[in-house]
Amino acid sequence: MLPYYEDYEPGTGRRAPRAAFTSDAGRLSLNGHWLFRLSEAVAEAPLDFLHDHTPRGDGWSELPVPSHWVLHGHGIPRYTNTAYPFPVDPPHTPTRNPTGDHRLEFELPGTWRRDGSVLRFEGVDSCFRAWLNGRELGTSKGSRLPAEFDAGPALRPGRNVLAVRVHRWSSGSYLEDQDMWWLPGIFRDVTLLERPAGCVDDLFVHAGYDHTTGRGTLRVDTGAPAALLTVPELGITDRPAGETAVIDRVEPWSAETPRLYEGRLSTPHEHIALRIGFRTVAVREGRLTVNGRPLLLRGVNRHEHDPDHGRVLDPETMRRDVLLMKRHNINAVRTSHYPPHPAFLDLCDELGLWVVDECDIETHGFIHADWRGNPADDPRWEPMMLDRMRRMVERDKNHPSIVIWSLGNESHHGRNFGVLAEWTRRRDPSRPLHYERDRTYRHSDFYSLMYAPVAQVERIGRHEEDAPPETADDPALEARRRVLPFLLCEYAHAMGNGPGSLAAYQRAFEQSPRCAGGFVWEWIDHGFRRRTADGRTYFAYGGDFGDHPHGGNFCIDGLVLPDRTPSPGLLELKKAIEPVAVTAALGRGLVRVANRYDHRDLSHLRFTWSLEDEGVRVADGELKVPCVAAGEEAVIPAPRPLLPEAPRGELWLTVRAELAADEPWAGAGHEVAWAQFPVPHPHRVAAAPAPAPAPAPVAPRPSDDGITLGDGDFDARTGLLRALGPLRLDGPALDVWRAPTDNDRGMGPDSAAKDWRRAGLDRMDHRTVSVRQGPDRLEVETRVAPAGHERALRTRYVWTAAGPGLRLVVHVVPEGPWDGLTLPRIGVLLALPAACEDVRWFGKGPGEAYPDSQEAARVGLFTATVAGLQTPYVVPQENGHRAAVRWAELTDPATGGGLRVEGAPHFGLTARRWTSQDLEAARHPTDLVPRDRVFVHLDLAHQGLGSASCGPGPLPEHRLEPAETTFELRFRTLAPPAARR
Ligand code: IPT
Repeated sequence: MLPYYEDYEPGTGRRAPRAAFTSDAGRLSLNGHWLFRLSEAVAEAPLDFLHDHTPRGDGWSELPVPSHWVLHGHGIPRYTNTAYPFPVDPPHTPTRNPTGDHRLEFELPGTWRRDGSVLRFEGVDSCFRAWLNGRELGTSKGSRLPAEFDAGPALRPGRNVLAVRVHRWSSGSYLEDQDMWWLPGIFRDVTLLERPAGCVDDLFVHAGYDHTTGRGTLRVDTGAPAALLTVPELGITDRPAGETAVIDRVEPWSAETPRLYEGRLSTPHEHIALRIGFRTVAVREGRLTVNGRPLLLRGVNRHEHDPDHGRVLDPETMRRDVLLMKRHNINAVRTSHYPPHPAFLDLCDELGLWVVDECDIETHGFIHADWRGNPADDPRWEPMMLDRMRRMVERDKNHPSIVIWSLGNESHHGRNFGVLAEWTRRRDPSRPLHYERDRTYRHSDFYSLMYAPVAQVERIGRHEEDAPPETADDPALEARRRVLPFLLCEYAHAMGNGPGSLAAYQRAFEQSPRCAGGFVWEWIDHGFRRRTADGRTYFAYGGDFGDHPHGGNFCIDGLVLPDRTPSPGLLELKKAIEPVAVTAALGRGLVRVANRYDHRDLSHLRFTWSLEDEGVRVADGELKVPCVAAGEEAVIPAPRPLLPEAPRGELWLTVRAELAADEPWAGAGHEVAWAQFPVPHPHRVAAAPAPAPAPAPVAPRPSDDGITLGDGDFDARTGLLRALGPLRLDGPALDVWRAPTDNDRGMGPDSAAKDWRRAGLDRMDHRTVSVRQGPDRLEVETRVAPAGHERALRTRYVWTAAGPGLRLVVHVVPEGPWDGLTLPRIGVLLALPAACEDVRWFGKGPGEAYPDSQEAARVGLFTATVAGLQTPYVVPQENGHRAAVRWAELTDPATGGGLRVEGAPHFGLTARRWTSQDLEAARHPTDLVPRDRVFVHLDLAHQGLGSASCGPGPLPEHRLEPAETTFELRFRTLAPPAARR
């Protein structure tokens, strides 16, 4: 006989799963300080803590509940992606199976009705056994799901002793191989519930909406006990549960308008609070619809993570997640890959998010055994898998936000999914099902994929995809699959700097009615906050705890950093999925406003415009936009600001859509969408002063140990600029390297960084071929080439001086075999004194931007410090690039002295106190030590970011292939005149 933590039983002694709800019946939270003792193995854990005497010493200490003991100094957290951290030997666990004994003494309130009392655990990882006053209640597996026990017979008046033994590993762990930290413990709430006489045990709210009539139907099923339903706003008073109420006009629930009706279900001694949202989900004509309208899911995959507490999330953190999502135009969440804390779903109902609720099943590690023994296809695992599905559906069935049930993740395929699907369809025919990994999609109402490239999504959108091999021989199944709506349940792997191509994906989704949208992988970096010896914080990832084997930083792939700071990727997503698209034909004086909401008109938005001249606001106003219905658009007259007579520079019109009034998720004025348009300025030609006569070019002349050209002082042998006026500098010289991003490093064969290194791009040598002084120029000819290879970039720098400062034209010609290779970047690198720490630029900003992730950056005038330009990705890598910079100034705040660079027309700007090599070598941001220089990259181009850490690399148009190129920069010092030599 296998012990309970190794057998195929989902649990023993538990009550039937049922809906989560709140009522006015007694509830006693048992969260708080418990006693805890960790044993290295089950055999070493004595069962000596079940009874009255309080254990002392012998390894007992205090532990908060909920918690993961490994985050409180008992053992270590372990991170693996797909590999099980124990042998694939199902259903067995290693003999050394850490076992955490938990013990709580609590006082029962004097008035408590013990009869029928229920003890509820919201989540215990991974398997536990519980005793109340020495009497065994039962056992349970299924970490992210509730387990309830009848506590009545064991409860005593006054003092009670609750003992819980938790095993880190169990047979259940084989179903819990999600890509995340293994974190044992009682990590969600523990509650004792009073169940009054004649109370309702379970309830199922059916609230449908008929979009053709505006009618709502409402029925609350409770099983046998008689209960009365009251919904004051709908005029429903004490209506017997089980009856269907038809309400002639209701306001439907949607994620955009999350209208909830407060209700009450009453039995003689209890009132249960209901929050009812009327909506009808249907898959119609190959589209996912709610209330008759197709949905486009702009989603994210969300794991539960807190940098200090793991999967123990407090209500504020859950709210923060939902608010951050809403404020970044996200409208959907897939609860990858397990049901979340129930309070999160309440927030989704209340604030409005479409939810794909996913079951706590993933057997990914069997991939390393070629899927032999995969539980999904083994009948012995059926009860445990079905138990999980039932517990999820029963717990969560009353949430209007949940529109799709997902059977699990990455568990290959097998008969048991058929059992889950069949049971779910019977129990809740009102929601479609999702399962991605069975390529026949026989158990799914969606054709679903992960990480498909944009071109494939477009092909699918046109119904042109090939049949998957799994259905190729089954015409009926293939015919069924062909008409399913398409979901990209994971895409755009947000690991480190990236993802790229978000806007391209969005365009592909919007182009085809077949596409129901997608879910970015993933919401948050799973990093743990730690401190260096000198007290600086950083975020730990796999391996940092001595955990082995480990998945390294593959868990650092979120749109927010571990402390929930939005990353540039989240800002890019916000822009790519914005629900209002503004385009303009200023020449014809027209602006088009397209409403991309699925359900909501635009009356909640206020449109404003502003005109900037070289980044300085010169006019602004409001734009009257009529009330545009969901999916519709309007063409309106463009704002016609009075243009400045003599513009300082570029004129840009920005149109913004902001909340007209406070919403529960953001305040009035919150920007939802924006667009920018260059404004032609007809007056300029006429009004501009006659151009000043070009100053005569000057000739280079030899100096003591170099060459002088205008303000510039050059090294005569290398041809490198050493000083510009009073400003000492190194360079500029050609640079093609960047500290590889996680997406550059890629996964598997698709690794740009590997190719780059093989090609020697990380070790380019510079050889000065010649330094020639012409009558009006200094010409430096170089060959920039990798050690060990014949390929090179012939680089000619042509310097001229006319008026103040210098003009540089860089001419690059690739030589030798470069076939198929890309470059990380192409530009010049120079170094300035560390004091030049203030940065001002006119170009795209305020945040970083790369070729395939620059929708969120707008043209403007921005300031920052060099430190402030850095994005502190958890793993240091290329970051901080500002795109399309017209000019930039780097100055010493103490003196105002510094350097001004102008592009002809643009350049990319990166400035940091460390080199690309420093960045590449660092494992955590705290490894980066500022040098006494500011390293300034002025780039002509960068390779795009792509998503190759798990998925496709940059799109062809964002690959940077070496080609003959010329680019131009102008340099001028900003030193106060008195300081000039
Ligand atoms: C996919 C997993 O579903 C997800 O949990 C995560 O691991 C992601 O990869 C990568 O971060 S599965 C992969 C084989 C595409």
